[in-house]
Amino acid sequence: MNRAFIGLGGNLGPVRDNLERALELLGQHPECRLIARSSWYQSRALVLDDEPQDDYLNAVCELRTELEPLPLLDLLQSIETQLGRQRHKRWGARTVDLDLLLYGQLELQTERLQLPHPGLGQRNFVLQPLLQLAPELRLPNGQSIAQAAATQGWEGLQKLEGDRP
Ligand code: A4P
Ligand code: MG
Repeated sequence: MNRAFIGLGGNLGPVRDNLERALELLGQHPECRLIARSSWYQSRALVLDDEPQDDYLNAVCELRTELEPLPLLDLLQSIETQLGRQRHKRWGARTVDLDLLLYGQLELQTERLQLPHPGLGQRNFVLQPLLQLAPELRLPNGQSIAQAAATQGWEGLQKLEGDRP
């Protein structure tokens, strides 16, 4: 079994319902087992242009899976489509975005799939939930998740209370 971490995010429509449904669909796949999910986090949109966007709801989940990385990406994209995601522009507002953050200690640079996810080291909305789920984790470059998360801090990010400790 391989250990994978998935980043969930969205800022359009009934986001929480959509992300809950995405988790359900992931957990129902015969070759995936949902191990844990982080708290929900509210995070300021990271954007490419000056157009304002609503805040995101973000979380990270841990999977054990028999799927190889590309079939796992296929599954994530089919769940995005099933939940009504339409691709408009890159980094544009979206109903649901499922990113493959880490797949064991695998490093991969192909056109369709990069591992770790290219934004991982710079995004506090991914690093803080990862730290919550797996404080012992090390990135494939040897850096500890605790160190990466500490470097990126909490700017624009808020853990939603009343959810999980
Ligand atoms: N791709 C390559 N590697 C991966 C990977 N590890 N996981 C390719 C998932 N996909 C990967 O993704 C574009 C292509 O990336 C895919 O076809 C896949 O083959 P997409 O989901 O179609 O488009 P996108 O999400 O708009 O682009 P991108 O570059 O993946 O953006 P990100 O990195 O997903 O960022 N602000 C906040 N606060 N919270 C967010 O969650 N998310 C984004 C999107 C922007 N701002 C945000 C957030
Ligand atoms: Mg994406």
